Amino acid sequence: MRIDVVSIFPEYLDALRLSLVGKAIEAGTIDLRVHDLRAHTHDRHRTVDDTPYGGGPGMVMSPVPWGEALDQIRESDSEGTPRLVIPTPSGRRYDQTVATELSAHPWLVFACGRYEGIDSRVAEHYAAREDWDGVAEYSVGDYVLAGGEAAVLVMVESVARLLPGVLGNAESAQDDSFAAGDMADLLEGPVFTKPPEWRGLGIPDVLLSGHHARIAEWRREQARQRTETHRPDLLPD
Ligand code: 6GU
Repeated sequence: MRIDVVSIFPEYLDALRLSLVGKAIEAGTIDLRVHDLRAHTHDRHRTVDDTPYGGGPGMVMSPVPWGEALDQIRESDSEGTPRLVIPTPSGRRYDQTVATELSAHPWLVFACGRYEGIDSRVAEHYAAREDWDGVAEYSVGDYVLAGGEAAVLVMVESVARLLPGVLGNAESAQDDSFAAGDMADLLEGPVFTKPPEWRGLGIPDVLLSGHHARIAEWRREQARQRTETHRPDLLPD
């Protein structure tokens, strides 16, 4: 999968070179290209923003450098068709379903806005372009970030672990399928490892019993309780 990210803080995306996504890049599963939006400015101050039409606080990102940056990315490959992804608090809520959808696209381009966002004509223009595979706007939660970069870290990592060959056996999607039967819609319950006693705290007896059916039943009940406490909205009525 090819992933392009455009940002005024390209170093912000350096974290993607670490850990799981970094390994997928090294293995060639992900072709990550990070671009500095300011490379597409032409004034002394490398200006990327301007005051909003209609007035109001804050600044809006100009469509001019965005158009140049995105067209250059598009022109770097005559074969595929990129899908434009714009992180914004006013987008559709990003969740595991969206991650799965994105993981099916061979080429994603993330446009990181700052300030009050990107001039809305950018999304409108690329949605109408036949040499692009549409535009989608996503929010990673009901809070406000200073820009799209942190959201792109979230989205790229959640997409990467769904790509074939990215997860090792120990954490494979088949292990998720251990949870995929009757546990799919529940939060993960408590987990334990050695030592068997730590600061006076032990391990629940059932986990030491070797009774696989009882262990499964206990985990299901723990998951249900945790879901009821933290995310009752996930439980059926
Ligand atoms: Cl995607 N961007 C920004 N700036 N704030 C957010 C967000 C995205 N998702 C939640 N808050």
